[in-house]
Amino acid sequence: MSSPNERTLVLVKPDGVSRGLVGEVLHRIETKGYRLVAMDLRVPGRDLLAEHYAEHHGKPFYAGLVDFMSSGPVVAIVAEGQRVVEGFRSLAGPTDPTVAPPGTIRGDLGRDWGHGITENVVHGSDSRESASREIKIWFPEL
Ligand code: DAT
Ligand code: MG
Repeated sequence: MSSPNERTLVLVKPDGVSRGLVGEVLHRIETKGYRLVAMDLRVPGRDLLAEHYAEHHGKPFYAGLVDFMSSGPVVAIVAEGQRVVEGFRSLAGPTDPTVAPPGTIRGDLGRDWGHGITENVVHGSDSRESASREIKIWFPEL
């Protein structure tokens, strides 16, 4: 079920922050009509990332993913609005930025930089259950 105060966790990943794309990502969230509830710039520790990416433990890309995500500051954002989980996933586009359609954040702003890891600018929770779990990890005070 959707609800007017549905929330999602968005991360502007280290590639997005270092390339100066925080404003662009916020602009897309705001112009879509979602409300910003919380925002924080920080370098995530490996323990926090292990919790955040628990579903990917043991996969071949896991170590590279955690190295990348802990390589610099990220901006963690909680956004709110009816069907925001699905809506932000649609704004973000598919995982691989090389083939993500133009018009999406990953399609417009991301590419393969040849670093052997998927740098795709943003994270967005994939379900209401994931959103609630991830928001507790990043913003336990909410
Ligand atoms: P998404 O971020 O689109 O929800 P995911 O949850 O499956 O994708 O994976 C989390 C991140 O891990 C993703 O943004 C980039 C990286 N990743 C996923 N699958 C990968 C793969 N096959 N090879 C390399 N990196 C991958
Ligand atoms: Mg995911």
